[in-house]
Order: sequence, then C-alpha cells, then structure tokens
Amino acid sequence: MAKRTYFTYRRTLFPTLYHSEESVRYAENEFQLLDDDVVTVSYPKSGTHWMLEILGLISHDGDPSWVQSVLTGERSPWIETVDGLKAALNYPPPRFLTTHQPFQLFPKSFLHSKCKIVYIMRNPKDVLVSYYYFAKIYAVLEEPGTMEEFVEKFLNGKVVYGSWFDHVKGWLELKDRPNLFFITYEELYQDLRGSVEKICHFLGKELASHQLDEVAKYASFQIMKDNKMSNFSLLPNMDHSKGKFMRKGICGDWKNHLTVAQSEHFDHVYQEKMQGVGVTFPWD
Ligand code: PPS
Repeated sequence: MAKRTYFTYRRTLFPTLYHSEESVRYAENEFQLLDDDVVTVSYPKSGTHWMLEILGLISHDGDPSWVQSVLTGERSPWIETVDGLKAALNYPPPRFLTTHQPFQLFPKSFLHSKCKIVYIMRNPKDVLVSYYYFAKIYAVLEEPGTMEEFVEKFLNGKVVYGSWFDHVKGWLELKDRPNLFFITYEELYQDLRGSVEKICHFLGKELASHQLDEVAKYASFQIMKDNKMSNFSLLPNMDHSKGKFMRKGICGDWKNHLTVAQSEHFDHVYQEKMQGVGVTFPWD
C-alpha cells in the first residue's frame, strides 16, 4: 500500500504519491492554457467527476462510447499531478483539463487565455463527509482519524488542497468573467437535464432534445457507478473492500454523519469565514 505522506507547496498540502513540487510549480508558472481548453475546477469531493462525465458526454452529443471506454483521468487530466501534467502536455487540442487548485496556484497563463472554466461547488458539509469516507479508503490521503478530528482539520484547511473557504472565495472573485461558469452539485442534483442545457449554452454547444436526454441519462449516478472508466474501480491504492468512490451521490448526507454540536460549530465557522461573500448558495 502507498504511503499516506504529504508535502506543502505555498501553504497548501499535496499528497506525495501523485504530485510533486515540480509538477505543482510547473502547472502554476509554466503551463500554457489554450483558448479552446475547457477546464473543470473544483475543491475535492464537490462533484468533479460528475462534471467530467457531463462534459465528455456533451462533447460527443450524448453518445456514451467515449466516457465508457477512456478513463476519466485520460479524458481530462489533472494538470498539477505528475502524470496528469505529462498527459496534458501531450493532449492534442481541443483539450479537456481538470484541476483542484485554488486560484492562487492555477496557471498564470490564465490571465492571457480565453479558455473556458467550469467551477463546481458543493455544500461544504457534504464535501467534508465525502472527503472523510474517501480518505478512509484511498491510501494516498492521510487517515482521517475520527469525524471530530476531521471536522477540525477541514475547518482549518489542514487537508489536501487546503481550505474549502479560501478555495471557493478565491474562485468566486472571478465570477464576473465571461469565460467562467459557476454551478453547484445541488443544481445538478435538482435538475440534471436543465443544468446540462446551461452548460451547453456556456460552451456554445447546441444539442437536440434527445441528445440532452442522453447526457442526463448517462451522467446519472446509477449509470456512472457502473462505468469502470469513471467509478474508480480500476484505481490502485484504493481499498475497494471498505467503500466506494461512488458512495451515495446525494445532497444533505451530512445530516447522517455530523452531530448537532459538530454541525453548529461548522455553521459558526462558516458564517465567520463566508461573511461578505455576497453569494447565496443552495445550501444557505
Ligand atoms: S474527487 O475525488 O475529489 O475528484 O471527487 P469528486 O468527483 O469531486 O466528488 C465525488 C462525489 O461526487 C459524487 N458523484 C455523484 N453524485 C451524483 N451523481 C453522480 N452522477 C455522481 N458522480 C459522482 C460521488 O458519489 C462523491 O460523493 P459522495 O457524497 O461521497 O457520494
């Protein structure tokens, strides 16, 4: 089994197994974004793979053959990881790319690029719970400890990719840029087909009604959880006997896992840290 060790780059934690200081630094300072790139950006456990499935299906007019024959990480590599960076550099445009980087570590070339960015967010309490159970089975992340301990780590940003609050606030500062599109896990959950239409509109892609139906069908939790290219079942360093990446796929599961005291403590920190953000989220 892999070592669950981390390194720190500009005050952000990264796991040593898939990332290196060189890959993270290269992604930030040297990586050239192209105008026709479509980049999915998210804090971990926010619905990243869901968005990647949706984008892959949209690009193929709802035909599932691509998303069901090519691994997610190959379809849309993570630019800050060692292997993902190599794949991204060899990817013939137009490229799909992915990152969990906070804005301050995102490629600087962004400032001169018209690349399209889809930023997906999720209720941070659900993110926390999803992260906690994922860390238990994914031998790349530190053992999460008890839920009590993990709540503290999460609220203090002592987890891989840093603070949820800083991530979301940092990216939301760019919300008026025309090449950024913000969407939540909750919106996808409430109305997947309607959300797909909005994403198509942002991408400038027109799909016929039956093609929108196909995208929504193949991006559903039920179908995605059986797609070996997306469900992590082929991923090494995961204890598949203890749990699944496609765990529950619902909104509000935090209510089943956080105590009243933990939830109130979370709310207190949330209110303090999100003060003045000026955005109403579906979970507010
Ligand atoms: S990662 O590893 O950080 O990139 O994880 P990420 O893909 O961002 O988030 C994983 C959670 O997304 C859920 N998921 C889905 N929910 C609903 N429908 C679909 N199609 C779907 N695909 C992935 C996945 O189950 C994880 O959430 P939890 O709450 O753990 O189930």
